[in-house]
Amino acid sequence: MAKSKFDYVRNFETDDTCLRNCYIVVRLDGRNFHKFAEQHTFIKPNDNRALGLMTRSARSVMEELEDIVIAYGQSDEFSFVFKRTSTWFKRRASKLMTHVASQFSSSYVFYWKEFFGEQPLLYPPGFDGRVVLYPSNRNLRDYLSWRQADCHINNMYNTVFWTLVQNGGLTTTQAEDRLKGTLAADKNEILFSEFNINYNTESAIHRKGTTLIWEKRDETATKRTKLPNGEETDVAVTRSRRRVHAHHCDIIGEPFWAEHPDILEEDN
Ligand code: DGT
Ligand code: MG
Ligand code: MG
Ligand code: MG
Ligand code: MG
Repeated sequence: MAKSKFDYVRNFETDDTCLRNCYIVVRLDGRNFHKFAEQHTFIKPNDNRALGLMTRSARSVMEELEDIVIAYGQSDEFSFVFKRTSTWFKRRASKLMTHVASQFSSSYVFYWKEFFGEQPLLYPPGFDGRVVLYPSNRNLRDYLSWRQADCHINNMYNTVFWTLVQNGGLTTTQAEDRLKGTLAADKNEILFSEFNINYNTESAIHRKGTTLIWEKRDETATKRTKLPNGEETDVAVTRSRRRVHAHHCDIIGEPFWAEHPDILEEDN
């Protein structure tokens, strides 16, 4: 293309290349979801339709974009981790972040009906995004642990709070007062002794959040095949397929990482 006298404006663009060897984390968070949840009558404290839609949208991000090795989500947020050697979009932070945010947002709207049926989407939701770089496996694992610990703390609080309100007949102000200064053990005790609820057997998706990873698994499908005599028959065909799978387990301890050694690349 011929150069025009306007060409120099390109030099005003700043360089936002992500440092090499670092994991690139893009975290999205729903904009003003306090209001969005109210207006769309999300169930308190956890709405499985909303969580399902978040996970469906995150899956679309992983399937449509390149080099995401793991994603972790809870509440109205999702974190996406690009492999440390990724060269996608020349590691430009703004390109990576905006692709994640727009793919996620459009998927959230696109798949809304699959989770909320005839309940209308009242206005277009938005998500903010940020990019954070982690230079070591320890740092990256600590980042993901931080998000899962946040999920645990919030979910435990919300579970007790809404149990006190919904089953204990307290007002929201009374429930707030009751929980002021309580530790995890106190909250467990309230749930157990007053409501006969064992927090540890509550749904794992709410306690642990959702972790998405690529996994190769054998899948068997039946295929219609013609026999030499001309007759048709069904034959089972097993193929190993790489797909995004969801886990609702602890990702803070070693077992998850020992079971999935391919997620992280070696530190060097
Ligand atoms: P922001 O992120 O600063 O724009 O503001 P918010 O309002 O999105 O605040 P944030 O992200 O700290 O908190 C997430 C909100 O989303 C929180 O008010 C509770 C709501 N939310 C998320 N998941 C659920 C759910 O499953 N059920 C209900 N009822 N609310 C939910
Ligand atoms: Mg916020
Ligand atoms: Mg939010
Ligand atoms: Mg949030
Ligand atoms: Mg273009």
